[in-house]
Amino acid sequence: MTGAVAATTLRDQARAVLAKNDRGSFIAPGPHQYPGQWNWDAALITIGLAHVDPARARHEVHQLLQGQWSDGLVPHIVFWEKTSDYFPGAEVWDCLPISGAPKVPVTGLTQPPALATAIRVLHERDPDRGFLESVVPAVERWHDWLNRERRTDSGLVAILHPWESGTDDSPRFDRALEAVHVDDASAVTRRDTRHVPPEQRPTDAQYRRYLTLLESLRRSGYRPATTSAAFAYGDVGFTSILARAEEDLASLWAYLGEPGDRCLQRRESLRRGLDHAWDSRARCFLDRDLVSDAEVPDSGDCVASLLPLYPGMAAGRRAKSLASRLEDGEWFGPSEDHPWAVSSVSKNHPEFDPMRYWRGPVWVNMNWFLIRGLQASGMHEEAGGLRAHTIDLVSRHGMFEYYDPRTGLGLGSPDFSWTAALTIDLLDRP
Ligand code: 2M8
Repeated sequence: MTGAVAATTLRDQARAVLAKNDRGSFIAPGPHQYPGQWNWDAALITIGLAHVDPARARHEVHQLLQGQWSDGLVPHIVFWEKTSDYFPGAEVWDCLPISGAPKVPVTGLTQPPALATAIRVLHERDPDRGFLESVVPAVERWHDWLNRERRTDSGLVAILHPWESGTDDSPRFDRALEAVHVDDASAVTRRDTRHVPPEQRPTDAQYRRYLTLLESLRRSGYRPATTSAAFAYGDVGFTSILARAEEDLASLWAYLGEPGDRCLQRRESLRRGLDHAWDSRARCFLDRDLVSDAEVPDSGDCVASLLPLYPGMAAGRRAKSLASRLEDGEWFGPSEDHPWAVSSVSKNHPEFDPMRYWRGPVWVNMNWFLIRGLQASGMHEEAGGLRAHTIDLVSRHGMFEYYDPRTGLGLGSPDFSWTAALTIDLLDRP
């Protein structure tokens, strides 16, 4: 597909993608690659469904929350279907025997918490008090768990596996992953490369590390102390998404006539964490490797470093500095050779790779977070430009998982659910 299509046609196409990926009890991220319900995918899908089928959106939220652990963690995947088409599947995670695990097969990791935000969009589109009463306390328990288990002295929220960031093979994790001891000669099972060319996916060396970390997390029931984990990483992107979600959760409590003070207090502490992560020499927010207790200079070259815009927590000159990187063609913005933005890694970075997963391609969910972030930061013209650019990309090239910034050609999974859902949101809620 190369020509732009009319907005109504695009909206219909997006609905058709969501219908295609609807497995009855949940909507899969894509038709083949990911046969389960992923956490932040479900939240972003809910945002799109809110405009076209609110009842189906409410079902999506209920389904995800059925995977909640008794201590509050909402898992990164719920495996609703038995399948051998995904690795590592439910049998590798092996959560069912662990005390506190839900009755459905899940993982013991989590993902960026966009669910409260999604529920707010849904409620504002189609108010339903009974629904809020049934889900808001569960989301509160998840946020409380994140605050209890993952808030660190750095002020940033810790992730214990790159999969928890949602930006799996981003170069910002390279150095921390190098320190994870693995047998580099060991065989590694891959199912993902049956569906997508290997040059668009993480390497075997990365998968070895992902699986080694999974194994060590499993041995501790997926609850190691952040101070003893083999990989513990203060993530600016995750922290920013949670900060926005805390504000949205406080609004949801307000709809229920309850105070949301706990959410606002947690949000305040996340704000302090982000504030602390600002590096005045690099003029950006930097992640922190919590194992070596050092800033990660590379993280400023990765798109997640721009996400403090999203909860409106990059004020004044900081917001301007992030917005100028976002627009600069040598960084994340469109350039002559790379006309499609936002690239997930800066073109300056030696590891920038326009086709490989989270190491360069454009992702519609990141563009969406940044559009909403520019709006939250009062940069409406910039937000409008990125919105039009993103809709143009999807309209010309189809609803892919990610896109080559040089050509706009779709990569990874075709008919990708969050691309479809967020396109609907961008069309319906400019
Ligand atoms: C990708 O991650 C999974 C592991 O969780 C994978 O590659 O197998 C990431 O893009 C992640 O952000 C996303 O939630 C997931 C499903 O779309 O796929």
